[in-house]
Amino acid sequence: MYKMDKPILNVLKGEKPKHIPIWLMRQAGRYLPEYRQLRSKAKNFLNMCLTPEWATEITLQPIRRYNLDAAILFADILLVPMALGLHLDFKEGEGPLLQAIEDETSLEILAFDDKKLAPVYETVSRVKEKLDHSVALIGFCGAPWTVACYMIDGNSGGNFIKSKTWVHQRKDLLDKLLNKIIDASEIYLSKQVEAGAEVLQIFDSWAGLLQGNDFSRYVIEPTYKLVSRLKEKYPDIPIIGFPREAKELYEPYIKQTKVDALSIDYNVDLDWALQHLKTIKPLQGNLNPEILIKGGEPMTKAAEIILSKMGPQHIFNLGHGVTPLTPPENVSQLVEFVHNWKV
Ligand code: 1CP
Repeated sequence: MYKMDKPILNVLKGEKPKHIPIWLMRQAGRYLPEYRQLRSKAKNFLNMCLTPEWATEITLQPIRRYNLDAAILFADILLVPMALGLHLDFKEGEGPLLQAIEDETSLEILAFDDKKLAPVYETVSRVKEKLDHSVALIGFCGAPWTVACYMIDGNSGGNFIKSKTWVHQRKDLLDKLLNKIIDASEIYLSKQVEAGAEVLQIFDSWAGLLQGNDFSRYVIEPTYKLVSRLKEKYPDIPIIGFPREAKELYEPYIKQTKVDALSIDYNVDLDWALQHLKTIKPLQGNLNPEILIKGGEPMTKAAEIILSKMGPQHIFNLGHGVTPLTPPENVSQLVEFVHNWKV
């Protein structure tokens, strides 16, 4: 039988890859001139996500330019709240604007309408058809806690004050909301797998807002629920967790959520990670996106530290997304450097 040769899948299965796989969070986006061109034609970001022809093209743009080992579906974590019934708008220059839940009644009436996300699944299958056999396709969603933050506070510029209040004073509402998000995300990710996604990543960008028991209850438990349900249906689909800024709580997260690999942000100390995380599961990350803006020797030196410490069971990536100021040629340099690293 034809054997798939995808280095990222090798790492996730515990096999030795032929080279260290690399992909970058936000590898499609504003730093690419071809993205900006399509973005101005499409006018609206949401339109772009929900028009399979455009979303497919944008997913493939970085794949055409670079020898990346994975494509990540072009979509957004806020599409799930939209399909649950909240109004979502992307205003030019302001980023996303999500309608916030006002009270218990507006929470009760939220109902997941999967049909609204049909164009996303269509994008997944179109991309899958066009990908070379060595490139893996990554599907994704936001983690229940992070999605809840946006649904409770709208887009608050990272403060999420009301969400933190719910953690202490409205546990009843927060539990109801998280359960709705878990149910919706299970369907959303399952449909992505059915359409051809081979790896899933769960983005918990605001995991770092919680500590101690709150972290266990609202980050670990809901993620565990989601991952367990997916594993039951798709035991062979690897899942990468990214609880950004979780600091020392990365350790209980990796032990308790059942994710197959952990994406670490750029503040995680690599020696600590080697001792506490790497012994449990493969890691992904954690180059600082600022160094990708600089490029040249500072970038390759920083990449070398990660590569030499992490060994062959590693997925090279940034500690967060590519920023719009990144010169595209630096990405080529990084990809070549990582691929030339001797495993
Ligand atoms: O052109 C533009 O201005 C749009 C910028 C942009 C892009 C390229 C947004 C708005 N979303 C995306 C795509 C996107 N978002 C992807 C596509 C795949 C890829 O990585 O190339 C992914 C995986 C996401 C995930 C996402 N969206 C996260 C989690 C990761 C992270 O960045 O922490 C979050 C928090 C969002 C919400 C969101 N969407 C866009 C913005 C600017 C934001 C952040 C809003 C905020 O908190 O202020």
